Amino acid sequence: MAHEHHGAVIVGAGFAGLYLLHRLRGLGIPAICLEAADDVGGTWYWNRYPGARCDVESMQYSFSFSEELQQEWHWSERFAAQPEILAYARHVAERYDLRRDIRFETRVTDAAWDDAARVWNIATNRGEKLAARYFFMATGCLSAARLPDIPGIADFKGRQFHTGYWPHHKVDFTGRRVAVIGTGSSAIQSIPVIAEQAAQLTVFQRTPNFSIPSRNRPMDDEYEQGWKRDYASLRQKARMMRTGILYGLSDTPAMSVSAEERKAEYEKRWAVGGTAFMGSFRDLLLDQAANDTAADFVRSKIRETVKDPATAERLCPRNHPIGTKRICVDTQYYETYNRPNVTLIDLHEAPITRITTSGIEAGGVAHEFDDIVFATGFDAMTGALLGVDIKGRAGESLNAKWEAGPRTLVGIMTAGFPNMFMITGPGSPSVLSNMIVSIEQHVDWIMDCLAHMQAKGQVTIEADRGAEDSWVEEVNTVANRTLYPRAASWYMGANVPGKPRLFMPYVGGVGNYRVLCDEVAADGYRGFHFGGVERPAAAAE
Ligand code: FAD
Ligand code: N01
Repeated sequence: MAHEHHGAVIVGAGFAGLYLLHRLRGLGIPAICLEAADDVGGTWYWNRYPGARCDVESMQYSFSFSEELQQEWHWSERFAAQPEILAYARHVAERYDLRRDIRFETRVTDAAWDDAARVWNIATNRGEKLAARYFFMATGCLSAARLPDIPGIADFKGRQFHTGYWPHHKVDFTGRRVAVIGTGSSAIQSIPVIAEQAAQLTVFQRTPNFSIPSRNRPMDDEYEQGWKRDYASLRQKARMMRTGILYGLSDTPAMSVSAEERKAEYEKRWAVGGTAFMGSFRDLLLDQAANDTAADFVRSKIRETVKDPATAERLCPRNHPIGTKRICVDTQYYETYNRPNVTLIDLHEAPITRITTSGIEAGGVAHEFDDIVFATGFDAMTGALLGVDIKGRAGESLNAKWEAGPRTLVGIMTAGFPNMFMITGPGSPSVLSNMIVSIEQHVDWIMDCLAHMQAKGQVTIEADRGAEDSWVEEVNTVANRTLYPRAASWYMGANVPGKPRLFMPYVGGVGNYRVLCDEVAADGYRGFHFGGVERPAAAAE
C-alpha cells in the first residue's frame, strides 16, 4: 500500500495533540492526528470513574493561548470534574475546527525513520501507512493503564473495571459488594463515591498515601472574574512557578520557625485545601526533618478523622516522605472509613494470593465480590511512548535505546530519532506540573524551532548524544538533591515490575526549565543538530 503523505503526524488527541494541531496549522504544516479513542480529550476521555476531577484549580487547568477562549469558558467548580473537562476539550476541538484532521479509533503501532527520504513512515492498527516529515508523540504520561499481575485475574466472573479505562455508560454499584484495589489518586477520588452506592466496599491497600482535602466548591463569581480580568499577567506568573501553578509557595524553611508556627501554617493550608499544602515551607521536598513535620501533621489529621484507631494507623503513610509520591487531593476520603459498609484490608498483613471466580483471596480469607475496581495506575511516562515500535536512524529501536531508562534532551527529543518530538516527555517537568502549562510550553518551543528551521530552509533536527548525556545527568543530579528518590513511586518506574528505576521527570521547576529551554533556543538551539537544506539559505533570509 502506498504511503499517504502529510507534513506532520501527531499521535494522541488529548490537550497536547489538540494544541499541536492548532499551532501546526498556523505554521502552514499540514498535519493529521491519529487517536486510539473515538473522541478527543485523552486522560479525560478515558478516566470516567466516579469522582474523577482535576486537582489544579479549574481557572488554571485550562489553555492560555487564546484570550477569547479563556474569557468565554466558564468553569462551574473550583476543581472541575471529568465530564466538564471533557466538554472543554470538545469545545476546543470544535472552536478551532480540529476534528477534520483527527482520525479516531486509530492506534499507531509502528514508526520508522527513513534517512534517505527524510520522513517518518508510520503504520496503524487499521493497516494504514502514512509518511510525514515531522512525527509528534503526544501520547500522554498517564495513558497506558496497568492491570496488576495477580494470578486468576481472568477467572473472576463478576464485573471488572480499571479506573483508566472506565466504561462510557453509567456504572451503578447500588446494592453490590465491591472491591477496590489500590489507594493512589484514582482510588482516593472514587472510593468515597462508590461507598455511597455500594452495599459493601472493601479497599485493598498496599501503600497508604497522603491526601489533602480539596475543599472543592462551586465556582465563586468574584474569584472567576478576578482571574478573567487579569488572566494575561496571572498566567505569566504561573508559568514561572515551580509547578506551573499560581499559589502561595513559602520562602521560609520549615525548621526556622517554631513548632506552633509550623502547625498554624499547616492548619491554614489544610483549611484552604488542595496541593498548595506542599508549599507551606520551601524545603519540604529537600529536607527530611522538615518533611517529617508535614507528614506528622497529616498523620495527626488522619487519626482525628478516622474513628477506628486500628484503621487510622493502617491509613497512615510511613514508608515515604510526604509529596514524594504524587500527593492526593480528596473529598471525604478518610471520613469514608467511618462508614459501616467500608472495610480496609492492609496487604502487608493479608497479601492477595489470587483472584477467584467469585472474589479475592487475601491472607487466607476468601472475600466474595460482585465487582472489582482496579485503581492500579499506569505504566507512566514511558508506557505509551514504548507502546509504539519506534525505529530511528539506522533502525535503532527506542525500546532498545531506553532499556536502562529513558534518555532525552530536555524531554523533547531523543538522539538518533530525527524530527520526532515528545510532548511532556521524560526529562521535562511534565507530571510534576500543571500539565497544561507544560504542554503549551513544549508546543510553543517546538513551533518556534520549526519556524526557525523554515526560515533557514532546514528540514531535520536531531538531539546531540553528548548533550543528551549531559541532560540525563542533570535530571538525575537535580532529583538526587531532593527527597523524591526515597519513594518507590511511579515517578521512579517502581510500580512496574522489571522497569528500570530512575527518576523520570525533571524536578528543577517549571519556571527554571522554561528559562533553560529559552536559553537553548537563543543560543541557536544548543545541543541540537540541523540538517538537509531544502532551498538555498539565501532565499530564506
Ligand atoms: P493524554 O490526555 O493522556 O492523551 C494522550 C492520548 O494519546 C490519549 O487519548 C491516548 O488514547 C492517545 N494514544 C496513546 N498512544 C496512542 C497510540 N499508539 N495511537 C493512537 N493514540 C494513542 N494533570 C494536571 O496537571 N492536573 C490534574 O489535576 C490532573 N489530573 C489527572 C487526573 C487523572 C485521572 C489522570 C490520569 C491524569 C491527570 N493529570 C492531571 C495528568 C493528565 O494526563 C494531563 O493533565 C493531560 O490531560 C495530559 O494530556 P496529553 O494530551 O499530554 O495526554
Ligand atoms: O495510580 P497510582 P492512580 N496489588 O499508581 C496499587 C494522576 N491522577 O491511577 O503504591 C495491590 O498512583 C498501588 O500500590 P503501591 C496523578 O498524577 C491524578 O491512582 O504501588 N495494589 C497504588 O496504591 C496520579 O499519581 C488525579 O504500593 C496495587 C495504586 O494501586 C496518577 O494519575 C486523580 C498493585 C495505584 O496508584 C496515577 O494515579 C487520578 C497490586 N498488584 C490520577 N498494583 C487527581 O486527583 C498497584 N497497586 C488530579
